[in-house]
Amino acid sequence: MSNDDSSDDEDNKDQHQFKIILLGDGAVGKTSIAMRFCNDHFAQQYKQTIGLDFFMKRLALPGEVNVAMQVWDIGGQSIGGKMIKNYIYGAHAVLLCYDITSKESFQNLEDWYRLVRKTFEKSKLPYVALVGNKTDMSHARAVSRDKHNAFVEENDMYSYFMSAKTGDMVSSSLFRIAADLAGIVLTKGEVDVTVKPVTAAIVDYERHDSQEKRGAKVKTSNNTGGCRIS
Ligand SMILES: Nc1nc2c(ncn2[C@@H]2O[C@H](COP(=O)(O)OP(=O)(O)O)[C@@H](O)[C@H]2O)c(=O)[nH]1
Ligand SMILES: [Mg+2]
Repeated sequence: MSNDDSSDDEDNKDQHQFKIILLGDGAVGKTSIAMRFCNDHFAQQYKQTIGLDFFMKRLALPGEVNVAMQVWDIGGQSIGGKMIKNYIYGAHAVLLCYDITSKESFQNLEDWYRLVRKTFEKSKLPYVALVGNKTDMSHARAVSRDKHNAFVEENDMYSYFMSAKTGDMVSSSLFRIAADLAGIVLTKGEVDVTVKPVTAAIVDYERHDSQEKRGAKVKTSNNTGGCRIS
């Protein structure tokens, strides 16, 4: 038998690919979270995303498990939008995002969650997490931690708080989600080491409402370049 098996093929190094979708009202910070996680960048100006963007990030988990996280950002798609269920479908994780300074954004998650359940009514619900964003604004908090926790417990969800602005808890939360999805139990020390990105690329999803197809081809570059789905 030959030991000459040097097939360290770059293209096959991702052992897992996960689709993560960010849901929630406009302005809660979905795009900011995706950009912070995938690009380590925060855009100060508010810009309502149109169509659908998605971001890719590769993570190296303990035990040399490589994960590609595909983060879908629904942009300005409203809860009643025709395509929204198609976007949610097939997600491994759904992050229900609200702004801790906006009671309304939290209340509206009931509707977002209902839509998620409807999308998966014939299959198993994916990993669902409640995400309270804008923790840097806790002086203006409008949703108590108790309310947050009650929603989590009622629906048996995972729970996260973060600030896309400061970056606090963004990478570590997404790292934990990746590990949970891959079935890897992390020690506290391992979560703390998560701050550095491995590689990141932004993917702009062109708007084409009528002939939307899931699983469109993604051209990724090897480094941090932008790329576009065709
Ligand atoms: N203070 C603060 N502002 C944030 C945070 N995340 C997003 N924002 C701001 O909230 C607004 C909406 O963010 P955006 O990511 O576009 O929200 P989206 O509509 O859910 O994608 C923008 O002005 C962001 O700069 C955060 O963690 N803290
Ligand atoms: Mg957006």
